[in-house]
Amino acid sequence: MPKGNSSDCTCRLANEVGQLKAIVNAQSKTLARLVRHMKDGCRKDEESKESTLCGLNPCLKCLQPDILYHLGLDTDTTDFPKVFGDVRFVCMGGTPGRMENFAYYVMQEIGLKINAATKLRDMAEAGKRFSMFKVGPVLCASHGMGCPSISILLHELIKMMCHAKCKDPVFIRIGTCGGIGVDPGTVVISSEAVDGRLNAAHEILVHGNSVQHASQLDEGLADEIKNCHDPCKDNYEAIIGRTLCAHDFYEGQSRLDGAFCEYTPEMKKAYLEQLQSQDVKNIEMESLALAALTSRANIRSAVVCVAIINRLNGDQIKTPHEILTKWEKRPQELVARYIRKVLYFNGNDSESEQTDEGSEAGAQGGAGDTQKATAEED
Ligand code: R2B
Ligand code: URA
Repeated sequence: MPKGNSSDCTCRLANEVGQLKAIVNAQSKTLARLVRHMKDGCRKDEESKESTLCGLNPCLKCLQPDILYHLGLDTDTTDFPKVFGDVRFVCMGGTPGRMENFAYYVMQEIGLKINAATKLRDMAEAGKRFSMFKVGPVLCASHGMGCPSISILLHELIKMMCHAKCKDPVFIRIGTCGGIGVDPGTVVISSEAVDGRLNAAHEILVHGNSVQHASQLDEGLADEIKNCHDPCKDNYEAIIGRTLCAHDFYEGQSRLDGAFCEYTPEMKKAYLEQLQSQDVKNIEMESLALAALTSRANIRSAVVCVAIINRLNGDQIKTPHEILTKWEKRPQELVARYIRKVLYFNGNDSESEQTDEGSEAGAQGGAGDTQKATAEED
């Protein structure tokens, strides 16, 4: 090789090594800040006393203890500010297994770790209904299927955020959906949630009366998550659109394959085409409750779902399990990138170096109580 080329090459390599060192250095500093935030967060939170949530039940403060029955937690036996005071992201998905996997994945993506011999603890195990894992500032919970199920979880998580005095937590649902004129495998980020009549409201019956709560989602958050998709590198599409939230999987979604069906294929076709003409991109089953309950509490929220079928082409999910598993990772990937971006690039990087001890201790730690939380691991 001619001499000039070899020295060019050395020079380029040295340059690249320099750049890599700078990136690693910047990330180490942010990680150290994150770990310190988890250790000291409690003290800082104590200064500003209350959570940023609004409009909650004024009687909550009088409940001593407040029992979060379905999470198997109460304010007497758990010090909420200490254990949950540092939560900034609440991620929810249908199944316990998916949310456990997501917790490990997010742990890796934000650079936290636990001892190789330990497992993340299911903090809602005692409630026997939902599962919940905490990875530093990220809480990952399963919500089951449908608005009634996610509503119960949300009531208890919102109370938890309030008791823990959390500041500006962001709630994100990751899941699956049926697409409307959308290729299977596409990720749909909801601009708003609408009901079967295309009303952007979640209706509940209170004392036998219909009460409607607006179901707008945070547009800025949807855009931020969409921006985490890289059209050049990701071999799938990510789009923003309206989401129809149904109260069941079969008749509520105009399927022809339920145990009962009292409409014709033509009626189904006309309904789905009407949805398509109104910019509805997908159908799922929890977005109305999520949008309504979070906006009532002044919490920013988003719904990120992968379409596992194009409903204009059929009803039955025939895609092989391995492919579904691959597709289910897509919303997780985008949301983990979003969290990583907020933690690492939206803050101030002028802090001290990360230590191995720090990043390891951080994974399941609560604010101000890293040692205890680490000891809580199984
Ligand atoms: C998507 O998938 C589930 C139904 O199969 C439901 O929870 C939803 O929203
Ligand atoms: N989840 C739904 O609610 N509907 C679908 O068609 C697919 C997943």
